[in-house]
Amino acid sequence: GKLVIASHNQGKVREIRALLAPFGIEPVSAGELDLPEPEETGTTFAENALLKARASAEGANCVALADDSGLCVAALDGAPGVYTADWAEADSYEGGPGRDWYMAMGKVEGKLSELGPNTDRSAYFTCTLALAWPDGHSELFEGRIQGNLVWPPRGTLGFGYDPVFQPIGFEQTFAELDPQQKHDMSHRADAFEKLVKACFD
Ligand code: ITT
Repeated sequence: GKLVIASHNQGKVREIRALLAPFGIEPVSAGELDLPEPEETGTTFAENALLKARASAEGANCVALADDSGLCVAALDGAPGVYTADWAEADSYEGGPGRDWYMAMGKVEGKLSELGPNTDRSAYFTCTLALAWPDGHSELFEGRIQGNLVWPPRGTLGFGYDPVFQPIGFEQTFAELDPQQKHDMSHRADAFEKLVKACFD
């Protein structure tokens, strides 16, 4: 059967394709099918992931996989969390962050710097995957990775907040690591591992 990736974020779609490739699954994206992008009105990652997965499952009449993810900063009481994409309006970049991106990242960094020089810089990325079937059935899987925020941004790989996120145990940011290294440990990979255990094992 066909699988739709219910995402319009190119960086995410690229990573989800790479994570599905070992299973011989070649999904189509919601963008390729011209499926509408539902408004993310939920207040939790799970709600938004389900909204997106259900919309695509109904729109394409096949199984759909959505990813709702974000950055949760300890010193900001978990912000930006579900509002991560809203905080970074100029989210995507090719070949390294440009001026718009710096301004978006500056929002997280600005709030942290308001708290003083010795502020805890720990944060985690979270990824909630929702699988939805046209008959209304759905399943949720959550993954996380803990790290620290760095400033200034470093690296040109990956997408979104990768240049400011340094996972625990590494000297490089996600944007400096080889994509395969990110896929071995990321929040998305962690959620995928749970999905694979539930669906393929
Ligand atoms: P879709 O809803 O169409 O999938 P979106 O970009 O709106 O795309 P979200 O609402 O889930 O997706 O927002 C996720 C935010 O978290 C967005 O700003 C991403 O850049 C960021 N993010 C998620 N995973 C990331 C990762 O692996 N590396 C860097 N940033 C990430």
